[in-house]
Amino acid sequence: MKLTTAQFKTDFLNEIKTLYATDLNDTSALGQFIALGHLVRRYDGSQWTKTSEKYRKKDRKQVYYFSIEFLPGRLLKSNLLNLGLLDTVRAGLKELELDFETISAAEPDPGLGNGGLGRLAACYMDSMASLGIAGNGNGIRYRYGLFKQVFMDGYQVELPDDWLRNGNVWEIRRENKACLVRFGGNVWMQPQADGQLQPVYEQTDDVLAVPYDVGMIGYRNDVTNTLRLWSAELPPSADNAYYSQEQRDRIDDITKVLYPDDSNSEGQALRLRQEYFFSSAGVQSIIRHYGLRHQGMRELGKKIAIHINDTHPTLVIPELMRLLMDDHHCSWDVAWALTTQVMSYTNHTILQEALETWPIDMFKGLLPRIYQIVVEIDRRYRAAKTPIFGEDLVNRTAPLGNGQVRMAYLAVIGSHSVNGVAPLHTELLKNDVLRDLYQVYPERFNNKTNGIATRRWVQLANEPLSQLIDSKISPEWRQQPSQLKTLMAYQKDAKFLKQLTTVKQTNKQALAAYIKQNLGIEVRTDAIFDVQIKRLHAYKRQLLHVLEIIREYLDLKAHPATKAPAHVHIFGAKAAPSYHYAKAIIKLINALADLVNHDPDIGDRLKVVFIPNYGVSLGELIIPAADISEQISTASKEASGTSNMKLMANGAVSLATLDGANIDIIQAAGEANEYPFGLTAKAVYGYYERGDYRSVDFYQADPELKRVLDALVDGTIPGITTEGREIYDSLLRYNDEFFVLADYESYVQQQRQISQDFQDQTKWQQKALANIAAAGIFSADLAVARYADDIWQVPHTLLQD
Ligand code: CR6
Repeated sequence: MKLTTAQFKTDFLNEIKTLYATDLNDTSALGQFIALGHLVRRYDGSQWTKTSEKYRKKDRKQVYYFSIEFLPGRLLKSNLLNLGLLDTVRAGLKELELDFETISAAEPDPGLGNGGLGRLAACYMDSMASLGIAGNGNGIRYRYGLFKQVFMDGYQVELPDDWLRNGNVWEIRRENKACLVRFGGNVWMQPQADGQLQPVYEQTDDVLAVPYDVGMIGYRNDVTNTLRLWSAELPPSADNAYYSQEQRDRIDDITKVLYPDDSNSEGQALRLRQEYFFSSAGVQSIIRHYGLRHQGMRELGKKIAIHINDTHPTLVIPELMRLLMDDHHCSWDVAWALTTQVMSYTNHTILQEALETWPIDMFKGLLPRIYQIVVEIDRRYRAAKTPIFGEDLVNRTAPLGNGQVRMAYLAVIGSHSVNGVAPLHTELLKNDVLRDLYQVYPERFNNKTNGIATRRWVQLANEPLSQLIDSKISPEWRQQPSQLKTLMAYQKDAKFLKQLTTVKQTNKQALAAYIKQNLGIEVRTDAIFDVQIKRLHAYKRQLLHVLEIIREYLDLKAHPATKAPAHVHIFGAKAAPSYHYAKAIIKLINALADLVNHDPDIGDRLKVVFIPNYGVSLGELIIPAADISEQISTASKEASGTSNMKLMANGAVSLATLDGANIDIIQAAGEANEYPFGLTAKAVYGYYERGDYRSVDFYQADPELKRVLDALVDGTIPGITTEGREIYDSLLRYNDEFFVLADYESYVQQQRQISQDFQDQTKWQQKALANIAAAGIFSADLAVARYADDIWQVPHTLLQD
């Protein structure tokens, strides 16, 4: 849209006056942010309405992306960018003597997710809007997001994330679109005059689902899509008085907090309630919306695609069956054909503990009608497949088994497409985790490698780099990130490579200032910034990185004259509150930081910085400043990873195992431009099959490793006590489940190589450039276009090369 600076200033001052009945001098940064938010909403308002009208008029097929997590990050800056107003607003605020960055930082960062899964969903929302796909998000409006992490005495402490404290400018409460979700009670089928059976419900616990809509603004294409987040409330019936406090709390709890764990299936009735709550409310609203403009359900498969992001929303399958049969009187066969045509499922992990299952008794009690439908799905699956695949395979793969409802199996059986998120991951699904179901439905399995919103992670997070790129290649890369590859023409351009160093320096200075201000640690910006940002989990092996730091520390102590670049190790990671081992590692890192950072023998040559409360906004500060991207999971365990892509796009070089999308990154940028190491997935599986891994052998064979491990228990690191022993034991006594010791040597070798290579900045920046140039293929736009083409069958406006 068109807006002059003068007009913006007038609008903004008016907005302040209207909202606060005072003038600018009397407002805080937060107040200014809220006023700006209102203004953006107003500027975007007609676009949002027009988009819905256009979709309606053209009767466009709608995609509904169901996810129990969304991590959109702050929206002010990206909304302004997408509307084409960022420069105008910045300039206008400057004329008013206000700093845009300060105002922007006052926006709360909604923590409605744990990590990669939730951020992926948000990146995909951005791309769907930017590609003109009629895409809708469907999730939960948690009143408290993922906990706020602080460190006390080196230990993680979790504080509530009260992100809605000052309201949310971006949301619209649509109480007129609320619907009821039923839990518990009894259900029985009553024959009707026409012979049909109709369910009769008794003594159910009804919950009102109220939607809050947030506009998802496309990049300069006049499109605004909707992210719909549901809130659980007391039904506004006259019976309110009869709700006991316990019932009220039970309803209130449903959308109160996000489960702070992404790698465990929570065996909790509350989690199941959350899942059914947003699945049911979402499907009800889809069917209602569809019903407004279509006669009957025949066209459903042509007009609607529902995507199941990980297993949490799997109950959309029986819920859609329920609505089609009970409310719209479809036969089972018709309803089932429509359901499988509509549904598709993405799996995001091979970790067994993350594959959700629910005890049948709990499931049946909480969702009696849904249970009946799952029983029928199970019965029909068994009847149809046993003659072909035999009883054993069918027993292993049916939705009901071992007293459990098996969500991943139900998701595969009720969908027409199942995808993994990187080629290796998809192969592991086919050959290991879902091998049996792959026999039954080979045609359903496909790969869709993850992608990232390059606009947020490069254009917005790294403006110095974006400007440098603009000075060399056509700004088309901003819409078509694959164009970044043309930057390779500057591989030998010494001046350009120097400019890359300068850009990195600028970003490192910004991060160093944050570190100084918030942690009181001074870091040199000519040091290697070695970054590991992700959830804390044993399989991600922050521990391997820690062992390297201990090695470097001992090395510097023993050989003070060693000439090597300074090294700053930067961590950002939250541990699930109940994950004891992960918390012990946090304590270890902090204790090690204490030791290293205060040792006068070490000075500024080695620093350890654990930045608390890692999330999307901190990512935007850390990622542009990184030299090294630590992607060191045990091969096979990280389904894809996406921080690897963000770091790559910002010129960090990967120090990586051959896992998830690391493999594809290494292939895209060229092996010479990365630091791969360690066991392959095949080698890891080899150890599993033979059962002959002995971590002690590595300990005994390598005196340096022995010294490093002993430091965990011999008092070298004064701040740890029981944690050191616990971690030591996990590696030696309990045989090192994640093969840390097996990969230690090759990891250290690459770290040594990095130390050497970093000294030649020209060569180093050539590697960085190769990464930036190759990162375009990991754009979420491309990923979403592939979902649109292959799975959802909807048109999009991606510019092809
Ligand atoms: N934890 C995977 O572990 C992947 C994202 C998004 C994860 C990670 O490798 O990049 O999903 N899995 O696909 C789950 O959340 C279950 C993750 O973020």
